[in-house]
Amino acid sequence: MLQIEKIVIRHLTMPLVSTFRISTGTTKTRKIMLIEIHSNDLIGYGECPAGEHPYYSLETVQIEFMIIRDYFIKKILGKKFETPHQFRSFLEFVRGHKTAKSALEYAFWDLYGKSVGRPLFELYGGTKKRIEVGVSIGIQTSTKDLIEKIEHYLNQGYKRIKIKITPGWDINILKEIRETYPKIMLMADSNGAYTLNDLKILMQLDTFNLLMIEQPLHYEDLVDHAALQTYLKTPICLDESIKSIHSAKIAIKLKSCKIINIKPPRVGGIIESIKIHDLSVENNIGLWIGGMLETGIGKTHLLHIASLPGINYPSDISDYTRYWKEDIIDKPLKLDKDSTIPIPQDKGLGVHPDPDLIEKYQNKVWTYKAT
Ligand code: OSB
Ligand code: MG
Repeated sequence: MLQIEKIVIRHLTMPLVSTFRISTGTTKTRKIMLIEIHSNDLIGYGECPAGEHPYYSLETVQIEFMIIRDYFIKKILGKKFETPHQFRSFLEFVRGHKTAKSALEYAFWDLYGKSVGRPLFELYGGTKKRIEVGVSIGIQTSTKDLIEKIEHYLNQGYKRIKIKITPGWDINILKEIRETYPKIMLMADSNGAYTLNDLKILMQLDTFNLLMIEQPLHYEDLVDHAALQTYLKTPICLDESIKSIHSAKIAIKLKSCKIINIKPPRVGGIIESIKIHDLSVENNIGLWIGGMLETGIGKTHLLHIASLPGINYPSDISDYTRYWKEDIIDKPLKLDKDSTIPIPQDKGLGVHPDPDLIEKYQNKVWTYKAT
């Protein structure tokens, strides 16, 4: 039984090594919220990677902080939970706010894993010890810059390159990339920048031998994606449109996609991710784990869930140097030459925040204790 004795919330400000631009907005500096749950002299660590602005998702880091502070903390403190499932069900009195719930669930899983002495991927039913990964490259100021970045990441060992596209930064650059690299594993993510009126462009995207096209249409749409898929041989992958097991069911029924990008913070945590995974496997839907520019805490949580057997495409979990000059954990993620990253084998999450670096990047900390 784990009784929640203390919760610590930390706000960090961390500059990215390079500006990340996607069709919906630009990020230079991340505001990260870390969560600690304390029980029986153990600490579980979670991360809320919600954005600084409501551009990719309506759940911003500030909003998720308010939800945790004003609704979850009071209810959780002092309570006893036997399992992560019991803990997670308890959070369902709040609707939405998946990123907040996911951050708390992450921390509880780490705590639970430590208490039973097992690594998280084992508890999730994971079957892999190393995760195949790729890199996501934002919209650049010139084609030359983009090609240089691709070259740089290929040299580091990434075998799958994802580029961000938007009207005006799509066909031309893909042409150029394919002329330079005819064979690389390449995919494009528009973050919902097109509509069916752009069918001409979307059908041209189909000529570049892309691994998949991620979220070509509106972030809430499932019907138009199904129509679009009938015109394309390239698989459509949904990101934003899959918000939970419920939208996954609809997407599969409507044939809106052939691949799903599962982001635990977008769907409400690990347990919801496993449900989507299981349903997708049953229905022959391809799977991978997406990222949201997390620190090592959030990224390592992603590594564990990426171990599930149905994850059959490279995930957006990159070497820490893709995001940060220095990461805030004791064992920053390192890419191996075969485009994989090993999962830590220690109990729980298997990595720990570095107290000096937390101190360095932290703006504010809140401590809540059970009375
Ligand atoms: O659409 O997958 C996306 C980052 C922030 C918000 C949305 C997305 C992304 C990425 C980066 O593509 C993936 C990563 O963390 O490496
Ligand atoms: Mg995406």
